[in-house]
Amino acid sequence: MKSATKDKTPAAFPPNPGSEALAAEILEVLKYRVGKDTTVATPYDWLTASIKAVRDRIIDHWISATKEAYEQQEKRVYYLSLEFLIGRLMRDAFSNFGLMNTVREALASLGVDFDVIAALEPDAALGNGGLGRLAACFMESMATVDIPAHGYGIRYANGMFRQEIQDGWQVELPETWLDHGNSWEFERRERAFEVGFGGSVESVTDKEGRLERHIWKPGERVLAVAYDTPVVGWRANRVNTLRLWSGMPVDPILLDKFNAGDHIGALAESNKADALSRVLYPADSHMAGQELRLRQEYFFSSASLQDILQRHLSQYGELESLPDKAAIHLNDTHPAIAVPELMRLLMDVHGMDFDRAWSITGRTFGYTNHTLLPEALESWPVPLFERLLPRHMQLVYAINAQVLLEARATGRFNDEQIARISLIQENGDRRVRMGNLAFVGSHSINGVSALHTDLMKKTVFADLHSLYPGRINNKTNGITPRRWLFQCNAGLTALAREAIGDRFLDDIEAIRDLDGFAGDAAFREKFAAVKRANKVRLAELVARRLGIRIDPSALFDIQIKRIHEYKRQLLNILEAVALYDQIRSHPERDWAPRVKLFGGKAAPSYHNAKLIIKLANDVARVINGDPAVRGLLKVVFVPNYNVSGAEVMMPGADLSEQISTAGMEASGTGNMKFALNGALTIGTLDGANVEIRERVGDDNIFIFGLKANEVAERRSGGYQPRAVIEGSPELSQALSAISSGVFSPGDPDRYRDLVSGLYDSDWFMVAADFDAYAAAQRTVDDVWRDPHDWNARAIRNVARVGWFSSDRTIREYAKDIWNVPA
Ligand code: 26V
Repeated sequence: MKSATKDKTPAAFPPNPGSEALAAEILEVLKYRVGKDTTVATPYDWLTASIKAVRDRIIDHWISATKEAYEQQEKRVYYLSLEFLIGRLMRDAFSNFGLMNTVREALASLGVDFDVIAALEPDAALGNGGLGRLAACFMESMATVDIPAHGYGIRYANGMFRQEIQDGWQVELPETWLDHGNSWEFERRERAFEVGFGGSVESVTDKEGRLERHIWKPGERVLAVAYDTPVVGWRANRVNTLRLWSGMPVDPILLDKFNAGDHIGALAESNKADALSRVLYPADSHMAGQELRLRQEYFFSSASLQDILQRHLSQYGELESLPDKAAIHLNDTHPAIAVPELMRLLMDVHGMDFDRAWSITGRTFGYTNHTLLPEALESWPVPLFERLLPRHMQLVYAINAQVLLEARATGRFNDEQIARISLIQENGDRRVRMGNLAFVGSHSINGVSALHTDLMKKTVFADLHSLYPGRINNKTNGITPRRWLFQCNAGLTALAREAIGDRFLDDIEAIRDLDGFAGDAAFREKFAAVKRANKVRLAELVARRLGIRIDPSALFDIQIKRIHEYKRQLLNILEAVALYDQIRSHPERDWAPRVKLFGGKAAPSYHNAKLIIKLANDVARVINGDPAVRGLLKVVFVPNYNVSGAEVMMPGADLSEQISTAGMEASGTGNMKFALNGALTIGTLDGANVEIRERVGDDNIFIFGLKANEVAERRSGGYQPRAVIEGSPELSQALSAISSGVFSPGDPDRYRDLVSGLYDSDWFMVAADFDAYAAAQRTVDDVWRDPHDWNARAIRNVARVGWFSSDRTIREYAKDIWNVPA
C-alpha cells in the first residue's frame, strides 16, 4: 500500500538545458513550426516559438506522469468546473519548470525582450471571479503536491468580457483570446463524445413484460471535442491535464437541406453546437435561468463523465471499482447534473440497477458550495429540465423518492422540513434544486471557510445536514504561492530567500521564519524598498492606462474584486466622499496621503453594480480635479481588472479592503493574496478574514463592524437605517453631497435609487457599519504615520499567512474527501 503522504522528492528543478541550447531550440521552432526566420518574425511569433520550445520539454513529464498513474493504478481526481480563471500561463509554466531566467537569457541573446513578448500573451479569462480563480489555483496545487488530476471545463471562445469605462460607465466588449491561436493547447479530435438533448425516453421490457431498462432517444446531438492544456506543478513535480470541451456539430452541414435551398437551416445545427462553447455567462450572483446555461452545464458534465468512464473501463474493465479509482469533484452546483448523468450511464448504458448505481454515485462525488446568496443558488424550472433532459428528470424523481423515504423513515422531520429536503421546490413554479441534488449525490459537502461552513449547516443545508450528519465539512480556501508570490513579487521573494533561505519555496508555511525580522530595522528598510518598487510599477500601470499620476509614497488603499452590493464598494466610496469633505473642511490637519484604487467588473444586467462603477468614476473625477485635496487624496478606478492586473495590483497594495457584510462573503481569496504580499487588511469578520485575523493576530489587521450574527439580528429586529444615517453627521453629509449632484452635475437624480435604497432598507448594512469603518480608517492613518510600525505589521502578515496556500487546502481535500495520497 502507498503511504498517505507522498515521499518528498528532492527540491530541484528538471535538468536545465542552458540558455544557448534553449535559444537554438526556440530558433528551430520558429523556423519549422511557425515557418518564419528571425528577420520577419513578429513579437507574436517569438511568443509562439518560446512557448512551444518549452512546451516540448513539458510533454515528456506530462507523458510520464500519465503513464505512472496508469501503471501504478493510482486513484485520479476529476475536478469539474464551469470556470477556470487561469490567466496567462507562460510565466507559470516557465517558472515552475525552473526555466524563467534561461528563457530570458536565451531570448536576449536573440535580441528579444522577454517582458515584451510576455505582455502579448492573452489572459485565459475562462471565469468570473473567486470560484474560477480557485479552480485555477487548485489545478496548479494538485500538480505540485503530486495528485493525478484532470480538470474538466468548457473552452469558451469568448471568456470574460473586456471592460471599458466610457464616460464613467462600464461598457462590455467581447474578449477574443484565441485570435492569435493558443500555443498551450492540444486539440484531440479523436477524443470526442456525443451529447444529446431533448427527445423522449423509451422503456424496454423483457419477454415477461418486466421493465428492463430505459433508453433515452435524444432529439438533438452535438459533439464535445477535447482540448488539452498541460498544468505544470512546482519544480515540474507532475504535469496534469486541463481538458476543455468545445462544441462541434455531428454533421458540419446538412447537405440535404443545403441542396434543397435551405442554406440557413443547413447550418442550424452547426450554429447550435458552436453556441455551447461560445460564451462564459458573465454573471456570478444571479441565477438567470437561461436555457443555454443549462445546456452548457449538461454538455460538459456529460462529455467529462463519458471520458472518465471510458478511461476507467479501458483500465479496469468494470465499473464497481469506480469510487476506489476516481474522485469526481463538483465545483459548485454548475456540474450537479453530473449526478443523474452518472446514474443514467451506469443504469441505462451499463445495465446496473438503481441501488448499485446510487451507491457508486454517492461514493464518487464530492461537492463544494461557494455561496449562500439565495439569488445565486441554482434551480431550474421543471418544464425546461424535462424538455431538455427527459431521462434525467425521471432519475431526479427517482432519487428524490429515495431521499424522502429515508427522511420520513427517521420520523424526525415535519412536512415543512421534508419540503426543504426535497429536490423539487413546490411553492410557486416547480423547480429542480441543484444544491440539494449535489448534496444528496455526494459523500462530502464542503464550505470554503470556517464561518461559511458553519452558516451552511445552520441555513441553506440545515435539514439535509440533520438527515446526513457528518457530510458537511470545511476546507478553507487557499492560493498558489507560485503565482501569487514568486511570480508576481520577485522582489519580495528574493528578499525572503536572502533572509531565511529557500525552504519556503517548497513549503510556503516556512515563510513564518520571516516573523522575527519584523523587529529588524535593516530588514524593514529593504522590505519597504521592495514595496516601493512594486508601487512604482503599479503607478506606471495607472499612468499608462488612465493618464493619472499617483504618488508611490501615498498609502495605496485597494479594493479589487467583482462589483457587488454585498462586497460593499459603496461603503468604501462613501468613506472617500466623507474623507474628501473632512480634508476640505480641515486642511490644516495632518492627513495621511492616500490613493484609493478600485477595480472590478459588474454583471452586465446588474443595474446597481453598474451604477456603483459610475459613482466611483464620478467621485474620482471630482476629487482628482480638486486642488484643495491635491497630494492628499486620489481615487482611481482601474478598468478591466483581471488576473494579470491582479498580479500588479496585489504586490503594490498597502491596504487591502475586505469589507463585505458579515455572513455574505463565503471566503474571499484576494484577502489572502494581499496579505501574502505585505498589505494590511481592513475588514469585517466575514469569510476567511476571520481565520486571517486568527493567524496574523489582532494587532496586525483592522477589524470593524457588525459580526454575522449581529447582521442577522439587526435584519430580523427592525433595523432602521434612516435613524442610523441621521445619527451620523459624516454619512449624512456624504449622502447629501451625492444626492445634490456634487458628483453628477446636470443629473442630480442619477444616484437617487442607490441613496434611497440605503435610507429605506439597507440590506447590506452600509449605514450600520459606516461609522465603525470610518473610525477604522483613521486608525489606519495613525499606524501609517509610523512607517516602522506599519512595515513591522506588514512583515508579520507575510510571515503568518503561509497557511492560506492552496497546497494546504488541496492536501486537506486529498485526505478528507478524495482519499488520495498527497
Ligand atoms: C454563481 C452563479 C449563479 C448562477 C449564474 C451563474 C453563476 C456563476 C457563478 C456563480 C458562482 C458564484 C460563487 C462564487 O464565485 N463564490 C466565490 O467563491 C470563492 C471561492 O470559493 C470565494 O472565495 C468567494 O467568497 C465566493 O464569493
